[in-house]
Amino acid sequence: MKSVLCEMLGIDYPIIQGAMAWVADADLASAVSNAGGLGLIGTGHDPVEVVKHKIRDMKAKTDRPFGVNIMLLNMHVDAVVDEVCASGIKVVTTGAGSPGRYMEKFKAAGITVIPVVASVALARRMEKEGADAIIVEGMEAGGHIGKATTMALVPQIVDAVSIPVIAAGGIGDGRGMAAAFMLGAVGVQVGTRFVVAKESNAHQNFKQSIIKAKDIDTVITGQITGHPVRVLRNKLTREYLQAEKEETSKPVPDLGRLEKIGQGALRKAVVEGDKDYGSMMAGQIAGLIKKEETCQEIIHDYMTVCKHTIANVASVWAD
Ligand code: TUI
Repeated sequence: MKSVLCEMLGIDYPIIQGAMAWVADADLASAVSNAGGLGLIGTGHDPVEVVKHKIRDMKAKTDRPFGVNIMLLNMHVDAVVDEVCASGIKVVTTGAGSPGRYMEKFKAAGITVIPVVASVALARRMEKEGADAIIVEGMEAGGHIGKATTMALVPQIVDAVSIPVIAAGGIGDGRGMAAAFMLGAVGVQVGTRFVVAKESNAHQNFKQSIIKAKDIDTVITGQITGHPVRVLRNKLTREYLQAEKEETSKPVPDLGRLEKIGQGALRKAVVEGDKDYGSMMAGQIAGLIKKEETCQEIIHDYMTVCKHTIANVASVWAD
C-alpha cells in the first residue's frame, strides 16, 4: 500500500511521526524512520545549538529519510531555519504559524516543505507560496491546535488545493488512517500514539497518563491568549482554567498571569514526569491507546488494520 507520499518522501509507509516538543528526539524519530515511516525531529523552542546536536544525532542513527519540524513561535526561529537549510535536511514541516517568509530559503536549499495548517485559507496560501504537500491538523490533536476538526477540515482542504494532503489529529489506529484516505488524504501524521512508543524518551508517568486516559480527559487551555493547547486534564489545567475564567471577566485580562502558570510546564511533564503540574500535551485519541509498543509494531498495526478496514468496507458495499 504505497501512496504518492511514499514516492515523494522515499518512505515505505505513508505515516509521519508528529514532532512533539521535548518528545520527538533522534531516538524516537530514527526508530520511526528505520521502521519505514517518516521520523521528524521536533525543535520546539530550541536554540540553534540544540537543533544542531539533534540533527547530528539523527544522522548517526538512521540512513533513512527524515525531516525536521520548525515551530514558528520559537524565538530562535530565524537561526533554526538557517541551520536546517545549511545542514542538508531534505524535509521540513512547520507548525504554529505561517512559514511564508522562509519559503524561498527552503526552496533554494532543495527542501521539501510540508506546512501544518488548521484552515482552508492558510492551506491555499501555502500552496500558492510553493508548499510541496500540506499536513491538515484537526483540533482533536494534542498541543497547539486550530478550531476545526479533522473530519470537517480534511475534505475541505482536499477540495481547495492540488498538492497532496496528509491528515493529522485523532488518527490513533488503522481505522482512522482508512477514514483519512476516504476523505482524500494520502497519508497520516501520528503524534499521541508515538509518545508512548518504547523508543520514546517521554517520562513513564506521562506515558502512563496517556494509557490511562479516557475519551474526555483532555481540555483546551490558552483560549484567551490566542495559543490554544490541548492537554490531559490535571491540577495544572484546573488552576489554569480557573485563572482564565477570572481574567476573561476583567476589563483588561492579565495574560502575563496565565503565561506564568504555564511556564516550563511541558518540560515538567515530559522530562520530570510531573502528572499534577506538567502540561501533558495529548490528543483526544489518547483514550484509544492502551499499551507501549515499538515504532515498528505501531506502524505495522496501522498498516494491517488500515488494509483490513478498507477491504471489509469494500466487501460490505460491493454491488
Ligand atoms: O504546532 C503544532 N503543535 C504544537 S507546537 C507546540 S509548542 C507550543 N507550546 C506552547 C504554546 C504554543 C506552542 C505544541 N504543539 N501543531 C501544528 C499546528 N499548527 N496546529 C495548528 C497550527 C496552526 C495554527 C494557526 C498553523 C497556523 C496558524 O495560523 C497561521 C497564520 O498566520 O494564519
